[in-house]
Amino acid sequence: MSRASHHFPRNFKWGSATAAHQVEGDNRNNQWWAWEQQAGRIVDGDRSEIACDWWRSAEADFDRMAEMGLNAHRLSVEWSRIEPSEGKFDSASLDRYRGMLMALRKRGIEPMITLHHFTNPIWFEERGSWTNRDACVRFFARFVGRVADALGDLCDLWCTINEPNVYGVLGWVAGHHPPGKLGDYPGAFEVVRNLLLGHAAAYQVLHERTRNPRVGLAHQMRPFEPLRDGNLLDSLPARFYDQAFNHGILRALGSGSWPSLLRGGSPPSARVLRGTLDWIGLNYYTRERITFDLRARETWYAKRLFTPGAPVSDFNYGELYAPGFLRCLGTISRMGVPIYVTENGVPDAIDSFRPGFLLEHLKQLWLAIQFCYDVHGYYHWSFVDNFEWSEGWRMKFGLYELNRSTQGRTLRPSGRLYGNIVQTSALTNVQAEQFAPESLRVLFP
Ligand code: IFM
Repeated sequence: MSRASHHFPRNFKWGSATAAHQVEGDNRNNQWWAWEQQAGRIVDGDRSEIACDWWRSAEADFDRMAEMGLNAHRLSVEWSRIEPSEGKFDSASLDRYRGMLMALRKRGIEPMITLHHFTNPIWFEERGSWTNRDACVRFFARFVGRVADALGDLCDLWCTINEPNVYGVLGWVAGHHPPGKLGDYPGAFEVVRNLLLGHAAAYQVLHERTRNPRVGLAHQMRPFEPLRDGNLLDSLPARFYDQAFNHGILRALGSGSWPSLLRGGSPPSARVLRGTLDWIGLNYYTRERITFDLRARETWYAKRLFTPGAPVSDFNYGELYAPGFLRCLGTISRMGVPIYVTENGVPDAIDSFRPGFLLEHLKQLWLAIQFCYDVHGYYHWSFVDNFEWSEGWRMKFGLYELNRSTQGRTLRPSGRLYGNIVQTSALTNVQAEQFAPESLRVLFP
């Protein structure tokens, strides 16, 4: 019997999230596969290989989702499978996705489809990818049209683009993702702009070609805070990062005009962005501290670090900071459209802090709902350990542990906990006592 509980609304979507390249396996025809073959690109020389084998047997994980009680799952479709060469579409791949969507629906799990999650077909790369201002949006819209025609009867919830800001930063500034550019801020801004224009085009296509679609995108946010509170030298770069990473995209989408950071190089009008959100997705993982550093010229004299003494997840992925989740939900709620938490999770191989992470982040989500932020669902990243891009296989985000040699799965304690939260649609003292006693006071002060 629980003595204390926080309840979530009826009809709340409880789900998990994945991306095609990270779970399907054998996605050989995109720029990521090519990147993985280059020495030194991925930690430990890892490659995606057959990943979690979803292309052949996603249904086995869908069974596990149903057993856990999930009623939603966010998955992406792989452009390079559907359009392997320019203008040629592969109906067998579309059929496979139809199979996956029907399998989800049959299990009472509502699918959300992401149309672009970091990967591009090789032919699109050769045509300049998202830097080809004249053609990228047209190419993407044509692909979206095909997907809409083939899958539109099986899906209402569409996420056009995953994390335009992360795509731009990791590919053009930090060099961790293809094309591996370093410090190319104008390039990053250009790519973000084109992705947003791609989003707007996809929004129109989906509304023209499917019935009652609800279309949004997934935006990653993280608080950027000065290391030394009140110190101007730290506050100014923190503000710059906050604007560039968090607010620029929201402003462009909300106002239909480019904020100054995104205005360089006489871009096409942003007016087409206005009114292209039926909902917005928040991906939340961590916060960052910023301090002024004269040696950090290439990052605009700002150094990013963790709050001294704060808990940090595996391989320094990020600081564990649940209150930042509520703050980001507050910011994004000002967009005035329904919100989905399209990703939230933590790499934790031995599940030592994921149970507490889940409880404490979901407490923030519950608070957001009490504040009348219009949150409709939560998709945990991720269901099963998967290929974490340049970090390879070492970062384990799964509620299920994956054995890569056997493709076996083992439910982590946090997976059991999430199942209990989902099935009761509540956070309780019993869950905290059983799975993360240190979080009890945070949940029920
Ligand atoms: O694995 C990624 C995902 O592809 C995009 N958002 C962040 C996740 C964890 O790093």
